Amino acid sequence: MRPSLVLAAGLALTLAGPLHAAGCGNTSSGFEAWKVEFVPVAKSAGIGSSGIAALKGANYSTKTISADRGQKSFKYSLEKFMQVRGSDVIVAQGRKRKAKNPEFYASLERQYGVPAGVILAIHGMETGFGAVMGDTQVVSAIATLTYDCRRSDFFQPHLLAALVLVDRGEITSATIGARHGEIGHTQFLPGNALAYGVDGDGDGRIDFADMADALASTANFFAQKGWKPGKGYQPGEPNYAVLKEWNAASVYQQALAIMGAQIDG
Ligand SMILES: [Ca+2]
Repeated sequence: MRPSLVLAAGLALTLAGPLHAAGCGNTSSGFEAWKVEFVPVAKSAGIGSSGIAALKGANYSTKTISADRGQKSFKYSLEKFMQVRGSDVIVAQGRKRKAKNPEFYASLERQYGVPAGVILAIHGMETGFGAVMGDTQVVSAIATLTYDCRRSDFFQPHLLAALVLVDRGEITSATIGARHGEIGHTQFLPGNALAYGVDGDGDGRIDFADMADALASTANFFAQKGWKPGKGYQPGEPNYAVLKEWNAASVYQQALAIMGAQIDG
C-alpha cells in the first residue's frame, strides 16, 4: 500500500526550524552524519530510548535504494494488471482460505463491516497470502528513504512512526519488511501500522507478521476510512471509493473489487 499518513509530529517538523536541519543525501556517505542530526528531531517528536537506539543502529539500505531507483512508472490495462498479479490464483486460493476458516472472516466482517473477499484479495495481492513479506530491515529501509533526497518529506513521518512502533515493542530493529519498509501480511507502511494496527488474535500485542493481527488491522483501516457495513463495494456502490484509500491506482481499485466479488461470490 502507498497511502501516506502525516503524523502531527511529522507535520510540525516539516516546518522550518532549528531541528529540521538534517540534510539529505543521495549516496551512503552522509548517512551516519544524518543519523546523528536526526536524533534530536526524533527525541523532540517524543521517541524514547528503544526507538533512538534503533535509529542509531540503522544501516544504509542499498537494497532499498536500488529498488527505489529501479521503480518504473508504467500504466497497465486492468486486464494486464490482473494477469501480472495472478488474479486467478488469488481468487482460487482466497475462496479456499475463506472456506477453511469461515468464522475468522465472518468475525472480521461483524467487527469492522468489511467482507472477506476484500481482505483476502488484498492479502493475496500484497504478499501472496503471507508467502512474500520482504527481505529488508524495516527501520533501516525507512531511515534510508528519509535520508535519501528523493522523498524525505513523505518518509519522515513513517520513520518517526517506525520508531514509535519500536518503543512500543511492536517491531524491533531486526524486523523484516519489504524494500520500502512495508510491514507484514498486508504491507502496511509504518505510519499506517501505527494508526490502524489492532490486536486481532487477542494475545495482547500487535504483530503484523501474525495473520490475524494483520488482517484485522487491514479491516480496521477500511472501517476508519469510512467503510459502510452491509453496503456494496462494486463501481457505483457506496464502498467502491473506500477501496481507493488502500491504493490510489485505479487498476488496483478495480481489480480489488472484481477479485473480492469473485471470492465472496
Ligand atoms: Ca496479537
